[in-house]
Amino acid sequence: KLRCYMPDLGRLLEQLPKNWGRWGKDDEVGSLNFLTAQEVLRGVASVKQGKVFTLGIRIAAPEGDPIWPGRATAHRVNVMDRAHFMCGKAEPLSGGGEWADDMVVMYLQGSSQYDALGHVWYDNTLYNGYPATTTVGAMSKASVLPIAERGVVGRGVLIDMARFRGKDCLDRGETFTHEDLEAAAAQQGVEIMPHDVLVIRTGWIGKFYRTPKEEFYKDFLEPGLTYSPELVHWFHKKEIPNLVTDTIANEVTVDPESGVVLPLHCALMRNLGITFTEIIALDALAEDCAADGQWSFLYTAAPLKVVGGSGAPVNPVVIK
Ligand code: UVW
Repeated sequence: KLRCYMPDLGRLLEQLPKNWGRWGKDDEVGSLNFLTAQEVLRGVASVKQGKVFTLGIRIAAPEGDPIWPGRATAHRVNVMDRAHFMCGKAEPLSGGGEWADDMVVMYLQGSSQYDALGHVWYDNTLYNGYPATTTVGAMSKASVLPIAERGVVGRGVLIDMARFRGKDCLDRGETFTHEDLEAAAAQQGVEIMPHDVLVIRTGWIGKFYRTPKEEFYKDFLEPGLTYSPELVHWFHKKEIPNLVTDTIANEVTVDPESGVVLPLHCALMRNLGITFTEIIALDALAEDCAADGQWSFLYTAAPLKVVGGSGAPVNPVVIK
């Protein structure tokens, strides 16, 4: 009897659509296939003012970087600087030139990042039916590399859920649905069109920088999109290629109905092949969109080309 109350992803997602095989048995970029040359031109056509925004957060900031609990924040260290020359540890180049070198140790999911489509799975199977054993050691299928090689360019649309709810930031665990997205879009006077890169602001990453860390991570529970079969069908019908948010996991941490943790990772990423872009800085872009009323733009991004990576850092560029 207990078993039927256990959170179960398989049961939650059965009967729901999958895009496996839609772009061939060897496909590794999923719904990004919707971003054809025509979609690139549709994105270019939404450039009206020449304003540029970069959406990556700072890496290894003194105030810390937002990360999923359990991961370590990025750590940058100098391995060469003026001090090495002053104390004789390094010799100037012939002619007198000196230099600085440094390195960063970080989780590939520890900053603004693209998840590989193989980043999550259940039932031993990841996107396109690849066996989960292809993740062992390094990802040999659906890694971040094919996403990085192709790049992501199209029309982006920003939906500001925090502003729609009249807040700086959504509350811990606060949820919203595709219907809320449509209502917010209508209020903003913009349409979420098929093949749009869907960018959603909750205010959560901005809040990280204003909140003591113990408070931010206490009983960690992010706001975000919440699972429903109708929401999955909506994403499928809209053929959304890429979901971009200013949260760490792109969805409410725990589905309040079923108790399943991060069900949309599997419903959207594993099953529909929608790429997830997380920990994105959206406050400045949202302020500007609210001021000039232009909520759509050219969205461009390419994560780093990490061979076998389950994700990779990115600094998307938006042009309005
Ligand atoms: C997890 O891997 C838990 O989440 P994310 O996709 O946010 O990195």
